[in-house]
Amino acid sequence: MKIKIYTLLLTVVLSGISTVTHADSKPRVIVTSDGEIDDECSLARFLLYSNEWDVEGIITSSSQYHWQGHKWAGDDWAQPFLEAYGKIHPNLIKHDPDYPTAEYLKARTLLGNVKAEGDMEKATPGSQLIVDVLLDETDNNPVWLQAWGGTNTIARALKTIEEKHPDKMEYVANKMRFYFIWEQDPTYQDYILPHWGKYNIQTIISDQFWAIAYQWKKIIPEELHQYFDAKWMNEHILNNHGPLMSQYKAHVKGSYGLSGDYDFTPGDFRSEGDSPAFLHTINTGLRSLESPDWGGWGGRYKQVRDNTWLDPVTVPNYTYPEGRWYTSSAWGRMSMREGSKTTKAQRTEYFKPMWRWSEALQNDFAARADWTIKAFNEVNHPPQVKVAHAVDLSAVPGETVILNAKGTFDPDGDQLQYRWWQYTEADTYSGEILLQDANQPRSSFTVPKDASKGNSIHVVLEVKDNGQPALTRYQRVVVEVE
Ligand SMILES: [Ca+2]
Ligand SMILES: [Ca+2]
Ligand SMILES: [Ca+2]
Repeated sequence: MKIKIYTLLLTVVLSGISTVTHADSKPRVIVTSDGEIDDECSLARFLLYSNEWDVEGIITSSSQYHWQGHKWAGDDWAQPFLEAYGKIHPNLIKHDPDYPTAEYLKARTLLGNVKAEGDMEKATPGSQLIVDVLLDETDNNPVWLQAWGGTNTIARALKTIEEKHPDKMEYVANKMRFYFIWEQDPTYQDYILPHWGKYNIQTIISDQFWAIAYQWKKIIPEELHQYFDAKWMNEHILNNHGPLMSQYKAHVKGSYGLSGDYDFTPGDFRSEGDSPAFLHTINTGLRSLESPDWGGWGGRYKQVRDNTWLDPVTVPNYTYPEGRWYTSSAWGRMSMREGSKTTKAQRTEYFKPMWRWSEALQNDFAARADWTIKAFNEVNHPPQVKVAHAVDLSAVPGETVILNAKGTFDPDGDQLQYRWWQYTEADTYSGEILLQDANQPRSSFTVPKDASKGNSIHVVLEVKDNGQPALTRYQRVVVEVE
């Protein structure tokens, strides 16, 4: 905590004498959401992580499912969550002084384009906020635009920039990163790609989010259901956890419709289909922002065309569809539909980049729910994982790479469990390495003889504490074969 405050002060001092480029700045995020019940659940979790980012905007938008007057949660659906956040803010800052105030967030929570599916006819307060953030040349750090609904309000903002500031399009494009939860309207295909495609904007379009959406019980392996079932949710989230968590919409009697005919109980986790969009931008040490195919709490993606990243489909000879990646085309969603010929093993594999983090993800949520009501010394905080060497290394085949977690500590003084493992799906070396002392703070491995120059080997240092609930953080080390 002290180190962080010091860094902050230093930044303030420096900003007086020059334009700041924050070497270690937080990700800047803008959410556009269609206010569905699972967006409400995602927003509750999002607010618990608002200390991790510069939240530039929370914009209500439409989608193919929701628009003003059609299954509409109301223009101000986010307000009760922000009100509740305001009540817990004094407690949250005991755990991290970086939590923004409710007033700060409210000033950035605006209505975007909501009149119909794909509405991008006129500029709106929400689209204008996106325009202003993107055009602001006093801050050139990337902005993560997360579409939890349709892409229409983002499209409207870009159209305004194209019409009024065509000379700024390239600047704006360089600053944007997209993370879409499906393409929930046609505006990405009809407007964004034809007009902005030439700039090759990094675009993740997720389908694997479905692992933690309505059908989670059919996707997440059974041994992990304990982190989503009513017993766990009641104890860690829903009961006795303050005004924000009491608004969290888990299943209630009769709410199972969208989830299919599974065996749900009131209190069971319901859906947070939009959360992967922001989970991707949490600094867990997995370095997921460095490339969409590295993987992290927001899933792992594959470059399918240009700078467009979709979910890796593992069935042989699969061809990705042209056009929209959405509820009627994306592999995972289609695999869950009646009559699909896919096997359970294929589906489990496909959704693994998302569900593999379930325990860490849910325990982290639970700890933050505790933060909303308790003092620092009464609750758990995650370990801070460090290594005593660079996080990017290089080595030749036959060389031994020494890995050392020296410097790792837990802010609560908890005991730590270490685990070094190779993220084989994420690295380009096709074989497996043998990690010595993989459960010790120091580990090592020898670069295999068959590794080729240019191959990468990704080793994840995973550190779990023994607090309640147990929390996990990481440090990914990337070894390039020379
Ligand atoms: Ca949504
Ligand atoms: Ca701890
Ligand atoms: Ca590999």
